[in-house]
Amino acid sequence: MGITVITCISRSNQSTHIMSNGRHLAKGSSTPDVPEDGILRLYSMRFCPFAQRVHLVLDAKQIPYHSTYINLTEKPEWLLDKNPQGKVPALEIVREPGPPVLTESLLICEYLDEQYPLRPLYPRDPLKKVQDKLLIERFGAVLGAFFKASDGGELEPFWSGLDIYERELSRRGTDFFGGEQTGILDYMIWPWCERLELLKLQRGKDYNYDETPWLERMKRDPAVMAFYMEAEVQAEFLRTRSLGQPNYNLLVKDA
Ligand SMILES: N[C@@H](CCC(=O)N[C@@H](CS)C(=O)NCC(=O)O)C(=O)O
Repeated sequence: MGITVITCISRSNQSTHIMSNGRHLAKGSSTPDVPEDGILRLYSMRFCPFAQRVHLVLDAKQIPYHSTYINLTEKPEWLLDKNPQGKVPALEIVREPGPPVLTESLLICEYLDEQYPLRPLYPRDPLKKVQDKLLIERFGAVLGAFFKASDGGELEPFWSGLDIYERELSRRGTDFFGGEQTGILDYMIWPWCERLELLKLQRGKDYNYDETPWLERMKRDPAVMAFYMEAEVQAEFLRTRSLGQPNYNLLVKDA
């Protein structure tokens, strides 16, 4: 299998991301060969915020990985062999016998942080670690509020969800939730914070969120930059999806 390192969907060359061509594989595609190089393989979808969490962690820790993008509307038949739930993200641990496939963004990220101890993202201190995990879990309601807001619903529940995290950051008195550097909580909530720009585009003058310096700091983080997507592109994907024909390959050069 020919492998090329591509940078066409990335704003920085910080990523350790290896892709065949970035095209989303669909029904009828043949099962990808297990990479011979033993490097991790992430099954992903370019517009999925849960998959984005895993890209952020892999890039922040500079762990090499292959990406295989999946068309989730016309799923390849072989996807169920990799993840019986038919979802992304799913991480194939290529060098292990099997090879095993891990699912659920939070579990995958925790595995990566333990397995690759350089540039730790979770706090070492057990109390702080549990506190971060609680805040990540609590974000489940906030991301639910985002999806409703992005679907034309009320904005207020999303803003008040974000307030909890703003207060927490000022309580910590640091640039990032991880301290002077980004940590796990920064990355686990980022995909929905990146989409504030999308809400701004969608809602025009109804958008009344006071943006915080943390957002600007995050936009300069190399892992964030490596997977950042402009709001206009996200909006275009949603437009094609609302027409019943999602264009997963919007960012593929020859799409
Ligand atoms: N709880 C999962 C959610 C993953 C998820 O919902 N992924 C969506 C794409 S953003 C998916 O694969 N949807 C396909 C489907 O549900 O059939 C996680 O955190 O990984």
